[in-house]
Amino acid sequence: MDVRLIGVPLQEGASQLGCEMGPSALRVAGIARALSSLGHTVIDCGNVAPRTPRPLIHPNRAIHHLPEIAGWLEALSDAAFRESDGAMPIFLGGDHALSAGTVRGMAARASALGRPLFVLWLDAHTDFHTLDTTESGNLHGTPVAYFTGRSGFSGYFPPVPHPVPTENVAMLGIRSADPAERAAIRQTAVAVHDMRAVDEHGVGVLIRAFIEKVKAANGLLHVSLDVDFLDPAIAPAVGTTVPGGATFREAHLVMEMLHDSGLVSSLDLVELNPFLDERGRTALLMVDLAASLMGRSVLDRMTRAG
Ligand code: B3U
Ligand code: MN
Ligand code: MN
Repeated sequence: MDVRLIGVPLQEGASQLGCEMGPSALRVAGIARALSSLGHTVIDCGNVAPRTPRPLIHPNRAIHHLPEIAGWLEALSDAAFRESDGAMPIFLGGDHALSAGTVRGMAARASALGRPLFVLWLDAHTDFHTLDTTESGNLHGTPVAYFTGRSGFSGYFPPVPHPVPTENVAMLGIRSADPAERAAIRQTAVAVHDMRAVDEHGVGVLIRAFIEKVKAANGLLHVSLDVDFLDPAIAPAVGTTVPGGATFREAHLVMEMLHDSGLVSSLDLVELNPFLDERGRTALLMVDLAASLMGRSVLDRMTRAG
């Protein structure tokens, strides 16, 4: 497979600085080598540059860095559309606000191919705030509301010509949602699999059902992996740790099942904050998970271990 690595040194959507270093840490952790050793052709396209911000003032005074984020989204959307032409883009974040742009671009790609787009959101959070409901003002809490076409973004973020239908979105790992997000998401068809559901049913059952749905619709599948999907004990390098996340084996199983499905068209690796890492262990884990998604099997691991 042709794989395109696209760095997104965006950090203005998060509360803490540091995600800007995420693309570098993923590169240092060996993402290109890990994927090319699986037989893929890997091209590192370098980092995306944001558009020059234009002044934007929103009545919600809590919002941070609205002009800067808006400047990133069109550039990211264009990059996603361009690099998904016969290839698989992997976005090296960068905070989760970047997914507003990458999913918008993938929705344009899916539309050009005449296929529906599905999104798997692996996260502790639902990221379902609008510009009006966010209390923290951190825009990494808004991408799902944006790309599913919730109102309240127009005039600020780029228009959404191909909103992702909420019935095409599944979330896994959720264990933190603000009241406004909870109320809004209940009105939608988003499949919210919280950690309670993971404990009760296991990730395998939940992911299999979603994969079957994507397969039946001949869809493209965009996967968005937030570091805080993982338990902070194994992935400390994130500004918004929430206890009780996915384990090492749960996360790898999700990736392995996604690989077997053959449906994944694009991937975001987001929220890695290398300033908070412990000798690169979170960056290495994210690279390992990407390798599982791209076909590394247990047998490969055993062979490598000698
Ligand atoms: N829902 C909260 C917390 C949050 C969302 N995404 C992250 N944290 N990473 C908010 O700020 O919107
Ligand atoms: Mn997130
Ligand atoms: Mn999160």
